[in-house]
Amino acid sequence: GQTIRLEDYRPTDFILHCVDMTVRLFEGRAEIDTRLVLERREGVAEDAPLVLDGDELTLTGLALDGAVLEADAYTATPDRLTIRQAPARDRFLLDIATRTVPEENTKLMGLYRSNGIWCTQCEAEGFRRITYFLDRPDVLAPYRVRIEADRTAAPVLLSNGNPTESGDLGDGRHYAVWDDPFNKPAYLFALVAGDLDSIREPFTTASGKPVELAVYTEKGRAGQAGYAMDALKRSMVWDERRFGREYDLDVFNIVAIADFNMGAMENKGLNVFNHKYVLLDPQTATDADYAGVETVIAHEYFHNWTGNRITCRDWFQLCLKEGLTVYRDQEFSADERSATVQRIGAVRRLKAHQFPEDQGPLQHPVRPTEYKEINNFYTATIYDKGAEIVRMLATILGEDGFRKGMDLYFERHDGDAATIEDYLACFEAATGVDLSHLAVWYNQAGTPTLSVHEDYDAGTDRLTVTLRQSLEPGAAGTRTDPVHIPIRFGLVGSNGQDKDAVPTQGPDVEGDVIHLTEAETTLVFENLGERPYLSILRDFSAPVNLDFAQSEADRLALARLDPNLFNRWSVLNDLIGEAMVRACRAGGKETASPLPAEIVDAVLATAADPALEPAFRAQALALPAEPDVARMLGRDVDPQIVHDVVDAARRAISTAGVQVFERLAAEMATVQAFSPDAESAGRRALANAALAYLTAATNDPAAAEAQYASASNMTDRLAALGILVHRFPDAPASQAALDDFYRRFETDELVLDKWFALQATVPRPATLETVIALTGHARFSMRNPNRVRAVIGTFAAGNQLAFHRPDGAGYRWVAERLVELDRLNPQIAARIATTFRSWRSFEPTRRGQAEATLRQLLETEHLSTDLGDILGRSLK
Ligand code: B3K
Ligand code: ZN
Repeated sequence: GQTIRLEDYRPTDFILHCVDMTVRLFEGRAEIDTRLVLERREGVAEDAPLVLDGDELTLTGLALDGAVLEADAYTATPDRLTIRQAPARDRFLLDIATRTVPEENTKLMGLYRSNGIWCTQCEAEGFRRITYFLDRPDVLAPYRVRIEADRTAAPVLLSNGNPTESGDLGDGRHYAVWDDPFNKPAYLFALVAGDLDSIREPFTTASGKPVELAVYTEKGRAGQAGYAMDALKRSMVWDERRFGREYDLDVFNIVAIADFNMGAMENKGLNVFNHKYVLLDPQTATDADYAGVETVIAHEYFHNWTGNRITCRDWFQLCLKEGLTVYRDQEFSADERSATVQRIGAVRRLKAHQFPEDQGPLQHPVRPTEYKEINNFYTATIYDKGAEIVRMLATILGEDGFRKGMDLYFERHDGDAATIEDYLACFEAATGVDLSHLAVWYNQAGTPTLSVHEDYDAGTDRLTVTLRQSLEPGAAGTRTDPVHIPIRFGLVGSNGQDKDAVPTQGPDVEGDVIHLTEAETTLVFENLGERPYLSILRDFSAPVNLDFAQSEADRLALARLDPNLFNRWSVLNDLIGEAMVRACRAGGKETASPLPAEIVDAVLATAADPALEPAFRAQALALPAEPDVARMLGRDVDPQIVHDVVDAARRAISTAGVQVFERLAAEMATVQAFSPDAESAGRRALANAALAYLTAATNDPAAAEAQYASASNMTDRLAALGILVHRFPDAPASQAALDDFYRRFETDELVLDKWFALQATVPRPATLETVIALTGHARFSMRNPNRVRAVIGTFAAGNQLAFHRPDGAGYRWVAERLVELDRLNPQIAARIATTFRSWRSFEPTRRGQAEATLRQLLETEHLSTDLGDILGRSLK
């Protein structure tokens, strides 16, 4: 594949005015007639050809201004249509007829079929698999779409915009016409046709506009769409209140699809979802699933303004819509749930996914400057680090300043395909704040380190704090200049209250935020009355590695006292992580506890504190996971040692805390009817954490077995099954529970994914043999992305002991599956291949095995651009 570069950006030679399509669906084929109104852009040479993108297309007709084009007037290949002589000045009509076979589209990009339903996925470059087009985000137009299909096979016909017309065609066929008045790029096009059930609800926007909302599902599943509908309505209200953004069409449709490459897609007025993010009920979905649905529904809805009304000029600007929309969905969830607990979850995910990406061979700036395959850039860096930059912007400007900048952005750029520069310019114009140091975040790959040094002089009652930022050069080869790091902080007194912390020397401090824009700076605080505890980087106000040798005593005090709850969690979590790292470096001698008694006590005190909300207490009990510890170790990682250390830490807490856990298990047990709200979910999380520790203390699966049998909801049932299968894999009770689970939920693909994933993550080397068997199971399919992710993806990403087996068998098995998968669905293959990215951080044996596997894989013939790109960069 060739490299696309940001510096090469230039507008298209031709302007597109509108799109009119007729899509005729039949068993085994789709016929697509597309009429484009085009015009040569002013200043473009009169002999410049019109070049349209295609991908695996068959051209069946072509006419210019109504006249069929002679064979020598154009060249058509499956991936390009070149028209040699397009009119020099006037607008002209181009009629293109193409034909595709949706049933054979295993890439799930473009028009395909999922369980009989016709559906589309066009972002990033799927529209060119439907028709020849100027398939890039800066080509916007209104669309009119007519769909024709058999009425029995597809009573429901949907596309973007508003429905305008429908009727009978005879012969059992019918049609519907959809009009989307808003200019949009092709990646937001969507079409769905099938025999679907739905639920509907009216909504009235703040200014009184009525909107008909609908969620469509496969037959018989609409009863599971109620929570998604509820989340949609809450999202709509929230966007009106928080950002003043109203919905703009007469209808808003969501469709749940079983075979989907990603989570969901924000097509204008017709969001298409992986059914995992729509279908729920207490018996089949966990609290985490409910939270996931709420987030993804909100995210896709929020794209209507940040992504659709204002889109990206080119794919290098992807974070303009994704980072911003993640920030918006995080803020929504913070408002709907517990802000602190949501932030802890977001930071855990950032560190688990984005940090390793940014610190390894696949690192890239939040706004990349080149790519080979854009689908490989829908990454944690674009999404989550992109959201962190928006969060820093909000921290720097304050709530009012941020809102003013957002208002100006919506006003200035509505209808545009914009850039990051456009975005930042709005905030500078609205507030007068210089954002040049913040802008640097977009262009540099890697996680900066923030080093903190403190020195308190009791004689003069002065606290001196030195802050230093640094960035290691990495694989992306980008610059390492200082960035604007907003550091939220507090000086906590022994009474647990923040002192007035106005420095007598040092850089800008606004309220509780230090603005570090230089490589290094020093602050001096005076007249404190006592040595305060320095609470730094509150709420993780910047995505940095914190390097602060704060004493254990100070951190334990902060874990009890800090008025900032996020930091109470983070100091404790860091202490645990650092202790685990020390134990790993010492070789992980399994007899001694890796956790000092004071840390164990602090964890238990937090878990037992009735003044804290249960969800927060559950977070305090959730230890750093094995991959977190591996990341902190950084090099020469031996996953077996990491596993033993994490396990020993768990046992240390469980033995010391038996009484606490017995009490919690009883107090938090589900008594009332199931409710998915955050409060109830927090109680279940704490109860299930207690159950896990209790079974570890007793080394007896009985309590988990009992909970499995009596559970009244999936959260409690799956938690119990997880303990059984992961901690007691050979106990007869575990196998019995697994079999029972399968029988109970056999007909529900989403629950079966949980059954597969649980077995693929049993932490022991022999799980490789289990997953080999699972891929032979009658219900395994290489064609369903959810199932592939549940078995192969979770194995590679979540099974440190089996994937990283020292004999290399785990690597080789995954590599063989990737070759198979690559022929069917390159996007999914490339995504799973990123699980190899940290290969250099392992000890020499595994490192050698992984490298040999990757090199051999890269030699495979006919590798897709997607997979080839990931492998090539991973080996760089
Ligand atoms: N914009 C889509 C992701 C498309 C991924 C294409 N490979 C979903 C989202 O971020 O909302
Ligand atoms: Zn998005």
